[in-house]
Amino acid sequence: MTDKFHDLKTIKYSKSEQIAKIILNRPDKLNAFSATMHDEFFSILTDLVNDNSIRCVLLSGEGRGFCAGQDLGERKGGEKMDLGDKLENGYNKNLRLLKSVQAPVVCAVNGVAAGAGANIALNCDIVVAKKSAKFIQSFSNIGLIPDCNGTWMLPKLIGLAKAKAIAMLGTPVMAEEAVEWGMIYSAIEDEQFDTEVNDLINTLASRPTRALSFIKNIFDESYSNRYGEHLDRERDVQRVCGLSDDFAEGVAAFTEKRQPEFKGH
Ligand code: T3D
Repeated sequence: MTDKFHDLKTIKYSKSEQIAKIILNRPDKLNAFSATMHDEFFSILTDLVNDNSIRCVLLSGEGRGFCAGQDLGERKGGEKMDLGDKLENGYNKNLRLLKSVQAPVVCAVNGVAAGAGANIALNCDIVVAKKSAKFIQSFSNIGLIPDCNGTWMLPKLIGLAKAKAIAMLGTPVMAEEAVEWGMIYSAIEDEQFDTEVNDLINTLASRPTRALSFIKNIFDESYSNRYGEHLDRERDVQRVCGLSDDFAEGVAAFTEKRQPEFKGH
């Protein structure tokens, strides 16, 4: 079935066969985030948070870039400004919503991901990239620190030494290197990218969505939980999973030596 995209100014958004696709769509600006894009992203994420039928979300970009971060055309060169409010009412508001989307979110990085663009990608559950794509913590090039929780995620993903160096130097990290470093999940040949991304999102959409939803949160929780607390947390979550239709189906399918048909609840 072909996707029916909603008519937004800066983002293509479609929902079809339990899969939602969010395609950043300002290719002439490498999909840099404008105020309108923030508003439209917020509406889309609000819709997704309230839609239990969706079993996988894809985030990607139109054209040769994924996202070049903040649209610097909306910031006046030569002027200082309070960016705290901009972050709170833009990126942070959206990332909090993105985190509360229950379905797994795949980021398919189709080209350069810079500044907030790089870190929005890293906020997704599974990040894959074209081999030709690169990730740039470009913030310090304009006198800023990594935001969109880059300073929280990068040391955990790639270690403090590399995180500090790429943040201070703005050094581009190519997709294959990003995989070697543990920053992203996989780097895909450019020619195979669309096919493999489609396979990935279709596979995820057929898996037990509720369990995947717990998985996406419990790993993050592990960073702040104590050892015993985390065992308690796993016990409580597993209790809920054990009472799900998908667990019953999974075990039945295993016993009957057939493929499971998960419904996502
Ligand atoms: O302000 C706040 O709200 C605080 C939050 C900040 C979060 C941030 O994201 S700060 C970081 C902002 N982003 C950047 O600093 C990245 C700037 N862009 C670049 O460094 C380069 O464009 C890239 C390395 C990403 C790609 O380089 P390249 O050579 O492949 O492409 P290009 O020629 O530089 O860009 C192509 C076009 O996109 C060009 O437009 P033109 O000249 O053809 O009309 C360029 O100006 C435009 N573009 C790229 N990035 C941005 C952008 N336009 C506006 N804002 C951008 N961020």
